Amino acid sequence: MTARLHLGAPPLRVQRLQLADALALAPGDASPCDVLGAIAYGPPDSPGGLPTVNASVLCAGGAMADAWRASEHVASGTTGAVRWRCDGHWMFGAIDLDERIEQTGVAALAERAYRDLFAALAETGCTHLLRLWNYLPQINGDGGGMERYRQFNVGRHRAFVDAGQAAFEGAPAACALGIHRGALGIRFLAGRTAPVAIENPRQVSAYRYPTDYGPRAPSFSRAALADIGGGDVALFISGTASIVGHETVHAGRLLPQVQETLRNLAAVIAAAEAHTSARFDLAALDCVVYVRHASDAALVRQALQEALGSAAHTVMHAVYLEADICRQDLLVEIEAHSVARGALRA
Ligand code: 3EB
Repeated sequence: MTARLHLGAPPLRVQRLQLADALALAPGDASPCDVLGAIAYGPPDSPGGLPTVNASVLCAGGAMADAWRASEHVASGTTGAVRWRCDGHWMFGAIDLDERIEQTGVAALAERAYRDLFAALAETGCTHLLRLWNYLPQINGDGGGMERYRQFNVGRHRAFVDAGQAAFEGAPAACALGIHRGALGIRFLAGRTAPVAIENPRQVSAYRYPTDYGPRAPSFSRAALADIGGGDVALFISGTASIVGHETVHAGRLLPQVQETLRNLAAVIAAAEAHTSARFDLAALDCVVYVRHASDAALVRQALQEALGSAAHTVMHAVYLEADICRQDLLVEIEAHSVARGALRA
């Protein structure tokens, strides 16, 4: 793809919208459209044909989407299993792979998905991942002697190594959640320059987890910080849960898990702020809250309200989804993004 002449990249923008409004933005066949893609949280058969994250949306608000927008010079294409849109500077891609159709186990499925993903990055020149979202059916299920999440980690790791992508330091920000049914769904955002990878001093880096959690550690950083143009910096916070060191704390106890998760989110924000003049705020995030049990959503919402105030952006704009967390003893996980004025520190 030919790079366009720009003084720097056109700014990347994100908007959290009602799903219906996001569908109205969807690329038409004729008119130019600056939407790179969207992560849609809603029922699987959305009218616009935008594949959704296959998980129930809980609490008020209903179906939502995060739409990623850049310049209007968007090309679209497919590379293997990846459908992507790219304006030469920013790229959004989606993969939906059904293992019942592919007839492979989870490790091979993940390896294939990530092999195609890295091929798509190479094809567009947007070779640096900013953020990944992984949705794996039956994540805690047994995949023939090994948990399916652990198998996923094996295949993902193999693809990272084969593609020469950073599986340890410098790995992209990510989340990995379990959905009840459907295909392996992966969404990703990439750009032309590497983001700053952020770790959480309260936690062992996930890529250094001991083998108690599976033969291959998950390949992700706790957050990524990126200059997105227009004088803004974006903070992408990975799925964050009640883990200290490498161990789950408050196993099976919802509200202490929420408190610990908030401490981890605050620690990630503080670690990120060492690398930028931008200032982020735990109370001003666009977050997605994943709860293992749908009936816990209201309790988590109340806990966030008590911790951050009922008028906080984080509280007002949170999306709640029913999903399995990748460790059986975790009941809740929170991921987030936020954009603030500022620059990266050299
Ligand atoms: C954790 O801290 C919780 O496998 O890509 C969070 C974010 C988690 C990303 C992944 C897993 C992943 O280990 C789980």
